[in-house]
Amino acid sequence: MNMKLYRRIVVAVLSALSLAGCAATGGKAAADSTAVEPETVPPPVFEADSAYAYLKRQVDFGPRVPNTDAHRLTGQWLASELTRHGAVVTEQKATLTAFDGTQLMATNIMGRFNPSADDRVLLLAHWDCRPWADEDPDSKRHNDAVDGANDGASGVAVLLEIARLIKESGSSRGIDILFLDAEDWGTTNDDDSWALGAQYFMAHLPDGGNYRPSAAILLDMVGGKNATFCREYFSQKSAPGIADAVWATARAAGYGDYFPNRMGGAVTDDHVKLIEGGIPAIDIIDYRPGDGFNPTWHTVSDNLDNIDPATLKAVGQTLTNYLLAH
Ligand code: AHN
Ligand code: ZN
Repeated sequence: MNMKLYRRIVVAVLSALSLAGCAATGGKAAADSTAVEPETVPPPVFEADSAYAYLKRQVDFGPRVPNTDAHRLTGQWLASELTRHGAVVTEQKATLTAFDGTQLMATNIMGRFNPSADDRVLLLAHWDCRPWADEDPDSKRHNDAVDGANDGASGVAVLLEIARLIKESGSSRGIDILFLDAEDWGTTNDDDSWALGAQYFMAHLPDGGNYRPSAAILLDMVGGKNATFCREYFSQKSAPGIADAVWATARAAGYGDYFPNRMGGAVTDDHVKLIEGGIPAIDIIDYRPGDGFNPTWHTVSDNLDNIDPATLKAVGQTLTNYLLAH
């Protein structure tokens, strides 16, 4: 349901309730408060503190760089969290070759809610960290791994909180949450060196290759301070209707400042691999026209100090309303 309709129903319910109240004071039985449509359940509250805890937990493992213990242990934890929230979890394990020849032991982790529902929405984020802070202003830090508090952990954290809400709400929607690996071991000027996990996923789709969600929504860098989520070029070409609906939902929920309804830029990211394989997909990413990504992008400052829970809330509540208002 769109937010306008949702709002209209809320207004209808409120006036029905106040009429019932007047009737009651007038000595009549409070007419049919039971006639309130069952379709008026407000969307669940997306808890920013809970999302922040999911984010911090990932950062506390250390940089989730492929082939490290922090990465391996985080992958196990992510699968167990999805399971705990009621998803049917599958893992794709693959050894992927990076542009520099490194063999990456990668795992894509998917949790499926209501797996027998035909219509499916795919929510995704990458969970790996970049091994190099090569955008850091201090060139001595370029070989340090990033904490990936924003670039990696934020999207995963929002989706784990949504997983919790799917379970809590008892939603019957077909929703899949996918944590992609090996997004961030890429190099400039080689688009295919990024999103290796997404490329593997598209070459090995679930359901024997027949998996076709009706919409896919990628979250990337959704926890920064002063974040700006403009409309993204490839998303706009692939799925303008989905983008319209998500941006309208954000506006209706009061998050229009985070989601200005104008074009940002063209971003090479996991969603492009989905689009190339025929899945309509959009990217919600902090990309500021003229300035580029969040200033902590691929720097050692991509840490907990530069996370704003209010940004997690804006994105998470928008997505929650889009998916779970009914
Ligand atoms: C490029 O820099 C070509 N793509 C960036 C996609 C990305 C990296 N998202 C997060 N980290
Ligand atoms: Zn990155």
